[in-house]
Amino acid sequence: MSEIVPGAFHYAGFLDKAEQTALAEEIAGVIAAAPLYVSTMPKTGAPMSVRMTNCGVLGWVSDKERGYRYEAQHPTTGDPWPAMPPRLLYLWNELTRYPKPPEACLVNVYDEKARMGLHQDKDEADFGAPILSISLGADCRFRLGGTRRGDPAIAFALASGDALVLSGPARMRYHGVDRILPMIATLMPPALAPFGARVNLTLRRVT
Ligand code: MD3
Ligand code: FE
Repeated sequence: MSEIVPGAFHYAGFLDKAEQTALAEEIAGVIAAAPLYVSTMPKTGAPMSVRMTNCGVLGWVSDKERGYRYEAQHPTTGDPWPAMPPRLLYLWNELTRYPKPPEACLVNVYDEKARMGLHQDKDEADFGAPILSISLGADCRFRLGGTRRGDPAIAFALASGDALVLSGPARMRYHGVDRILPMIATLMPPALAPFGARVNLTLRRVT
């Protein structure tokens, strides 16, 4: 584990290959029940390059008319989100030690061209709760800034099986995904290979 900045804990290679594959199979099941969708930017309606879905009680969605928010139903099927796999609840407990369970797990799927611009996570009611991110598949170049947009940022790679916990003073830092790196050593877990090159799971408290 390395504490990149106060409150940001990087667990490189936290999940071994067998655990990555088992988790990927469960996420393939989530995607089968709750198809990937494209969120659009508030006001402009510009599509995001990352495709998404969720599991858990609440899911993150965005569209032109109503903007960023959490919803209990899938935006196109209208179904409730699939349950969070117990493995994710276990990882949350083990890595965050937070007394309440995560309410949302956002599944972000990146193809080779997808990116995520620098932003803060502020659609949640309780900024005191940590965030847990788990990466599968291709490496990415991840950017972690300060609490103001113009603050200097550091960049580092997130690889398959890595976990990142954002808590305390790191919770409100700007962050983004600069680019997906070509896959060399790491293979996409077979269960997720049909969807994209990189999958990130972001577990959060919402209410
Ligand atoms: C640092 N996802 O969905 S996860 C997002 O890789 C999001 O898909 C990225 O940012 C991804 O909102 C990054 C790692 C992460 C998540 C939340 C953070 C890093 C963070 C909150 C504060 C600081
Ligand atoms: Fe974010």
